[in-house]
Amino acid sequence: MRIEAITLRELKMPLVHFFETSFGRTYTRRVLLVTLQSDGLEGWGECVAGENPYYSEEYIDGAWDVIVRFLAPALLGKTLQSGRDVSPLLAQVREHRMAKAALENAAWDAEAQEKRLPLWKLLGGTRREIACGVSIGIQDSHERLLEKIETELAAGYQRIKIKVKPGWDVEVLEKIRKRWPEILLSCDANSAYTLADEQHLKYFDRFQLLMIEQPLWSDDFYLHARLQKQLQTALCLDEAIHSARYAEAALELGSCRIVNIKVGRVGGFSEAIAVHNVTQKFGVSVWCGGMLESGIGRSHNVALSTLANFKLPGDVSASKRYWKEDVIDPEVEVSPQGTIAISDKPGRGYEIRKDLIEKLTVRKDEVK
Ligand code: OSB
Ligand code: MG
Repeated sequence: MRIEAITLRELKMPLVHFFETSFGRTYTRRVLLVTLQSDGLEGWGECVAGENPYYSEEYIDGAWDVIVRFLAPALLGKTLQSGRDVSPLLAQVREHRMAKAALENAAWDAEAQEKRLPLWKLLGGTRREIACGVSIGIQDSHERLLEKIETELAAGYQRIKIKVKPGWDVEVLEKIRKRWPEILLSCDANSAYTLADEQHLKYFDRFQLLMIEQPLWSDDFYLHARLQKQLQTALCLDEAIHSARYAEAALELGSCRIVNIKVGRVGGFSEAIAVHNVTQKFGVSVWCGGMLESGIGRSHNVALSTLANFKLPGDVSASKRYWKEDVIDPEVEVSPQGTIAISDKPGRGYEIRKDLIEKLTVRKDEVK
């Protein structure tokens, strides 16, 4: 495929319900979509960068700029055999992994269409359905959180993850465990604690959590390894895992016993597969994280989750939990058993709703 043009679009998508983490609250998602035009095909990718550089250093306006100035020009006019050919062409730019992932994933999306293969098969997936959990943000009250958990369990979700931070943690976990002693439960701190909280975090062991996600600094392996030695509960790293090399270092050090893979965070499908393969070698399970994606990123997360070592329920949940209307058809739906069925259709398996995308677009640029 020869890359003839690259289009960027920013969509303004209000969330059905605000999402709050230890680093802040989001009401409206600014979604950055890219398309690659090639031989009459259009590959779609989503840049999962946030509105602010709080989850990681990337943010949507920065990603937009680096794509227009550096990444898109490095791909234009090039002929690719596959999505795998993208990352070497972008390697001169350091980091900016979410920006790179949007382009690389768009190329895989186009490749799957060109080869008339389901994207999940192209990625090497084997699962015909994937297990789903939900990530529930910090709420205005404990009661509100318990109501939300009740709704999600009734919908069939297999694992509940709550966001925690100092002041919104043990009391909440206690109440959840009292009401639901048996459910798969985990928590995600998005780096809200320090090693001074070690005794406090040890207290979490009594809640039988599946994992504690990224309790300490977003760039740390060493202190997570020290903390992991003190805890019975498995740690899971999210923010800290930038690549397969990082995953290898974290697992060798014993910084975590579970890994969250986000395709945007690691720079695209090829690196996500590489991270997956490293964890498999170490006998460590992974699950697919989420970044409040629109249907495009969501469909890509669904495809990635079909790889064999995605053994734990991911944060890949139904479109309607986020959006009044999603930009794909059908929307991502979750069964009463808490699973998503994998489509046999070629490509991403979900059609693009271009009319809706046009309606939601607030900024557009084309690099030719
Ligand atoms: O840490 O997993 C995270 C959302 C935005 C940024 C970071 C995270 C999250 C989530 C939500 O937990 C996952 C989702 O439902 O998409
Ligand atoms: Mg996380």
